[in-house]
Amino acid sequence: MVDNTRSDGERTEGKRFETGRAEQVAAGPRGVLAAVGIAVEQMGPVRGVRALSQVNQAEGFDCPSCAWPDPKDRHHAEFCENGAKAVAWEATRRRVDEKFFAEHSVDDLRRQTGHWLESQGRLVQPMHLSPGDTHYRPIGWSAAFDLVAERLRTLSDPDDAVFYTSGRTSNEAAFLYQLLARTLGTNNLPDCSNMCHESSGIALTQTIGIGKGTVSLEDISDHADLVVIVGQNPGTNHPRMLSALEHLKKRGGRIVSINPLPEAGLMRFKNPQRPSGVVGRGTALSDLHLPIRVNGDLALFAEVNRRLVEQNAIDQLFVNTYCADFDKAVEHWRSLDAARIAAATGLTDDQIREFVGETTRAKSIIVCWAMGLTQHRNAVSTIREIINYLLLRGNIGRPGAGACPVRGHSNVQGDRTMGIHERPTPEFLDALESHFQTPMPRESGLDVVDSIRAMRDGRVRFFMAMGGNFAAATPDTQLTERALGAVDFTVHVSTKLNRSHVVADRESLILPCLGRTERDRQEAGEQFVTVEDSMSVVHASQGRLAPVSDNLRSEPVIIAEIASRVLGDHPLAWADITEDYDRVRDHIESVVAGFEDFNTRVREPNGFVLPNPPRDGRRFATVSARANFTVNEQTELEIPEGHLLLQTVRSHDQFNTTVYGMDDRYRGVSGARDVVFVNPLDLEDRGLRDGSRVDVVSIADDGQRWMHNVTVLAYPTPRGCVAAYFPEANVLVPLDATAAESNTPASKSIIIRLEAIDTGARSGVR
Ligand SMILES: Nc1nc2c(c(=O)[nH]1)N[C@H]1C(S)=C(S)[C@@H](COP(=O)(O)OP(=O)(O)OC[C@H]3O[C@@H](n4cnc5c(=O)[nH]c(N)nc54)[C@H](O)[C@@H]3O)O[C@H]1N2
Ligand SMILES: Nc1nc2c(c(=O)[nH]1)N[C@H]1C(S)=C(S)[C@@H](COP(=O)(O)OP(=O)(O)OC[C@H]3O[C@@H](n4cnc5c(=O)[nH]c(N)nc54)[C@H](O)[C@@H]3O)O[C@H]1N2
Ligand SMILES: [Mo]
Repeated sequence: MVDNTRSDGERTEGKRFETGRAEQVAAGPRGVLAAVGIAVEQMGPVRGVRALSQVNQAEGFDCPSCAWPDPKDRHHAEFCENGAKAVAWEATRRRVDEKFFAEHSVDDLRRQTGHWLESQGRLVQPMHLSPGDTHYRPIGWSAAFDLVAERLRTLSDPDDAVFYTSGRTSNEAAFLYQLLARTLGTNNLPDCSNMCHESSGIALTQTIGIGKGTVSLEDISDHADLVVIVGQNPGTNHPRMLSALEHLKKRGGRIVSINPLPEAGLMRFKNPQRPSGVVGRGTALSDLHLPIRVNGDLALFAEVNRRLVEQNAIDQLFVNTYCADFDKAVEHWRSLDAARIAAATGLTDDQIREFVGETTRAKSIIVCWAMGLTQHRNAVSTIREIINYLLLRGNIGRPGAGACPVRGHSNVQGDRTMGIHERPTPEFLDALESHFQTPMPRESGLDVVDSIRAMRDGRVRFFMAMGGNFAAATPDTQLTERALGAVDFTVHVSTKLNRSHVVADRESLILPCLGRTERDRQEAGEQFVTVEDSMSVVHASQGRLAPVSDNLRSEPVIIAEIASRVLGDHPLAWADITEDYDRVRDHIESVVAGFEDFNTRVREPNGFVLPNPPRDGRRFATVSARANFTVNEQTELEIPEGHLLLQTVRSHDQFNTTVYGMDDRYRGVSGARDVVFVNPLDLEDRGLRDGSRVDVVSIADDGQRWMHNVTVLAYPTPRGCVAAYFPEANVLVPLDATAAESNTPASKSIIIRLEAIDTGARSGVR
């Protein structure tokens, strides 16, 4: 039995918190106030205004928050409340220096919450934890690089090393990083994508021959008739998407939202960038909201597809000309069981009929999705079924139509394009080999979950993280922390202190780096880096704020310094490659398809768009050279009597494991994160009330996992489905509960039960 007694939860013991009425409107003046407030608090008025005025401007930096694209005609303030928080969090004046580390032992730091650790400010000097020591101690840069090089040189097998990447890393850093790992001889390059859109990449590659979306921003704002938003909470996680949706609505387009929760950003939007958004009721968004049961989407889309075929509402010419395996799919749809569909979706026949009606009335349809689809055991099947839905009516490769997996981290897509992937394609490795005249490892490396397994089994001796917070972002917190702690040597390139830095039991190094917002000056002058957004637009990002300390290094420099110590001049001149990042881009141009004239084209104000064969010409690089219909068997989870299905979500006050504060304004929660949202009837069944305290217990083949002392909140979520916050709820996610084919942690289908501690309502609640 696994008893996860410590959760990284932000305990609210003894504190009052309240849940007010959930907001019905996203953004608006309260959003603007919140944004400016946090900027001034963290940076002061001058630096704050300077920082916010440069977000997502052609001459400024790419917002470090989400990967939503920038419109060509940018507003002066092209940022959102949550983008502003991300900027303020990075550009803060608070610092964590050697004095801080002298005052706090690693044991002390381990007892703090993730929120407290990050709130202490920016890391400003390299810190070293020696084996057996109680404190991190300062170390010079050169000694730190020598140490990393030494640890790499003495590995008996390059596959004993794991190189993790989070999605904020620039293209330039990512390219150098994968080259370092592969030249050493390993493909152990897990990244946050493994926990994020891996399921999308796999499903899209199988069906349409490219692991990316097929639409542009203008397709949504200017061309689509219908946008279906499924398993995504744009109001919180991609707020600038709401402006595009507002455009769509203004010209008569329609929106269907499919989500167990009635998220504020799916309902109404007040555009804070226009006066009418500050007063007035805002724009109504969803025309149809389907409150689907968690993990009911495969059943829903299969049933809709069945009905489209039955009504002969399909684009037969497109299907005949461009697709394969249509007949097999039709045969499967004919075999669907109506009772199973109803049970899985929790939707009525009328609701499904309305969705079919929206579909047949729309000439051009875009489906947008995010983590609500990708983090289930059957995620890959679900996304393939959505591609079936698009193919049936020819909704790929024409204006206003297509697939839109909305990416998370601001450069997660670019990192993949640069080769951050534990299973690189043979073509990519061939290109590296031929350009660098160096053999590249061909065996698949470890993804995130397999890295944790390898750490647990003592097979990892060296772990490096290019950003991110591996310990908190991954499943099975207690097991993962122990596994990461037992690695001989860990090195974290980071901007802020986090949980991953303080779980080490052996030797660890923290290397503080420049953030997106900061000026990066090298030999050849001020540098910019490049990123790729959700819609395959590659553009420049240049920070202009004074760095919080002169002692920071950029990510590309840190990688090159380490590489030059281990590899010398092999396979490139590491010692001077970062004097001018144009040199890195020249190598990228030679290796990665679509980057011709990289250094010229990326200097255009809006960058350039990478080629996308399905979008550009209905060309599909699949084995059949066609877009593939697929047969996706229904695979509902069996939920034992008395149990519930838990999904984990982000609040409006966090960026992944970075918790800015304890409020979730749009869901009406303030001052607490140790809560679980439950349908009132499910509470009644259990003799619980809004405000009761419970233990949440997840069940799996290898035993139970616990999240202790959590407050239940009555909430409009479908019966049998509950929600809690990520990352705290990761204590409940079994390491082996992953999606078929993508190995993504199924952190949105966790089977749990609630065990009452105190059935009374807590004082101070509502
Ligand atoms: N401010 C802010 N911005 C962010 C982030 C952040 O933490 N904060 N994170 C970034 C990252 S890395 C990512 S990947 C994205 C994440 O963006 P989202 O995917 O929007 O993030 P989640 O909070 O995980 O929300 C998942 C949504 O799916 C719904 N959902 C859950 N299960 C199901 C299901 O079975 N079916 C359906 N139809 N819906 C379901 C949930 O109710 C919720 O609305 O956002 C990025 N942007
Ligand atoms: N239960 C559950 N688990 C999940 C999810 C979920 O929905 N539910 N979502 C998953 C998803 S979609 C993702 S993407 C992962 C996220 O996993 P990660 O990407 O690993 O985590 P983040 O919280 O984004 O990382 C935050 C840390 O990044 C560092 N950082 C910030 N900016 C920079 C920078 O510019 N450079 C460097 N070097 N470091 C920087 C800071 O030190 C900060 O503490 O979590 C996954 N885990
Ligand atoms: Mo993500």
